[in-house]
Amino acid sequence: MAKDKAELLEKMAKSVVEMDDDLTVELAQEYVDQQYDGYDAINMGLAKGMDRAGQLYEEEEYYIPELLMCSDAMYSGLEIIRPHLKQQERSGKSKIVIGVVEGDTHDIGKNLVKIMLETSGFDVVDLGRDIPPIDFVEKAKEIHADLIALSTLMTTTMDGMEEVCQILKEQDLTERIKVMVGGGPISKSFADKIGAHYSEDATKAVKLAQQLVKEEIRC
Ligand code: B12
Repeated sequence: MAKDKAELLEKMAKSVVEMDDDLTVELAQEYVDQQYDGYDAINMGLAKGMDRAGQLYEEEEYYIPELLMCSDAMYSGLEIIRPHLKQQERSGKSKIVIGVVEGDTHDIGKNLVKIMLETSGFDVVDLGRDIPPIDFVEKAKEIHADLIALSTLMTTTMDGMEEVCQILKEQDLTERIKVMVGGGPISKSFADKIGAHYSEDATKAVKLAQQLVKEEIRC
């Protein structure tokens, strides 16, 4: 019997936590066959499972190998869901440079934000992870980007975000290139302090990016 949406989302989250690639793929396929919303599958299914895996790591129930197997399951599901995300077309696509700041290799959240931005019609250039501050600015200048999106999951690497804002200020680029930041230790007050904009998850990141491009909110 066909499962309802909430049941499929919960099972998908659980299959990620249980590191079950095959079941995640099966559930994701069933979900798209039912034509349920792809964004919800990511936020309320796959990413939710990854969040729970993160909690288990913090409770020392899971260790690094388990986390990596959870992320494999999450990415397997993502491959099924991604072609079914409704691609929004935008005329005169705004450009975004995205990446994880220097010293940090956590990229699961950044990858989700990137997918959401791309399917919302932004032209996204992904620099990857462990990226020096100057590289973000140079790439943004090269491609005439409207926004730089920075991610970090570690308190020890947050300063890299401030450095990017500082370089933009020194080069008198804050009017032209805005900065949005996110990741576990990042807060609105930190973003305000460094002259950036904050959003807590991938869905809200899209709304923020649209707002920044449309309303030209100043850093
Ligand atoms: C998975 C994970 C790993 C994986 C990373 C795999 C990968 N490729 O990313 C592995 C096992 C490799 C790993 C390694 C390490 N980890 Co780790 N890891 C985690 C864990 C458990 C989950 C992170 C995650 O993927 N969450 C799921 C995603 C979907 O959520 P997210 O990243 O937060 O992203 C969402 C939002 O934050 C937001 N967002 C994210 N980026 C952006 C960007 C923008 C612009 C916007 C708007 C929004 C946004 O949107 C996303 C989607 O909604 C966290 C603990 C936790 N609960 O967060 C620890 C954690 C981040 N790790 C930690 C540490 C210390 C490490 C290591 C140093 C461990 C070690 N001793 O080797 C190394 C890091 C090495 C390095 N230099 O980078 C610490 C950091 C502590 C700190 N305060 O600095 C944490 C908090 C665990 C802990 N409590 O100790 N880790």
